[in-house]
Amino acid sequence: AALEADLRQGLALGQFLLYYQPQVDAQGRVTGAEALLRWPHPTRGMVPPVHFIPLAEETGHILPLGRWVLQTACAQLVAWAQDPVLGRLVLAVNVSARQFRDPDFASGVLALLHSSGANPRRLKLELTESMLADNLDDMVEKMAALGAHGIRFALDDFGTGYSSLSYLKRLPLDELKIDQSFVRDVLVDPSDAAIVRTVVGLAHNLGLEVLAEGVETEAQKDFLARCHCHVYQGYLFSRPVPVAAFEAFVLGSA
Ligand code: G
Ligand code: G
Ligand code: MN
Ligand code: NA
Repeated sequence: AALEADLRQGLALGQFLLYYQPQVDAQGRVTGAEALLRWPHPTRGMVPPVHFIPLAEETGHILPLGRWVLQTACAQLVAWAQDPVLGRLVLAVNVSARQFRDPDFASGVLALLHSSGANPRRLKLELTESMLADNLDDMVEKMAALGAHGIRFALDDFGTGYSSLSYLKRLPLDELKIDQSFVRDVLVDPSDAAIVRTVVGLAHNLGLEVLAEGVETEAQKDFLARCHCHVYQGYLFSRPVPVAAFEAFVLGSA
């Protein structure tokens, strides 16, 4: 309850920040970033998202917080659009099930893009399998409405939820994100290796991009590259960092 009051106050006082983690292709070029919410609390210190996001979802604070994330992401895209290198990046934003379920979600995202002047083609929304429990038709309809404006969609944490492969046929997705739990032991656990190979093949056959999360070592990256996975995210390249450090990373590796 105390944390909930702090959450409300944190929003009002503007205590939240976005960190950015690069997404890198096989040539080492940064193709985009995932925006990750951070809460440097004045007395609690850095509160991890795994603590406050579930609470924000339970209490409904995720609606204004999610709006703040999207608004901040759009403002960042507008700033990057001034630069020839940063202007090519695609920014991925996590969307929670409760946020996506909001009947005004699609119109809200479009309104934020319009008022900020951000290019919808530079925005990617990360959805999770947990959203499928709701209503597949509604999900498809919202994705189509946003997709018509050029917004892209990734399925986050792929393979960890109650997945039925039939929904992959119906959802207008652009990318699968292989969950880090499969990447962690990919070199030592034959099951993880088989899963990774299969998911990469599935993505290619469905015409989707595929990104591996949680890549921490060169050896993991090499294995993934041999599986024809072409985009990576993880500590091997960079932790999630504040915007200035992210921009320096991109411009330094360009
Ligand atoms: O950085 P990491 O500890 O950064 O993130 C932990 C979890 O919090 C991840 O599952 C991530 O998807 C989630 N998360 C991070 N930022 C956001 C956000 O802006 N919105 C939502 N809904 N989830 C987020
Ligand atoms: O659930 P989601 O994929 O949205 O969140 C990504 C989470 O993974 C964040 O908490 C982020 O900080 C974390 N993360 C990113 N790269 C790595 C990595 O290489 N190793 C580990 N252990 N965690 C990572
Ligand atoms: Mn994510
Ligand atoms: Na994930």
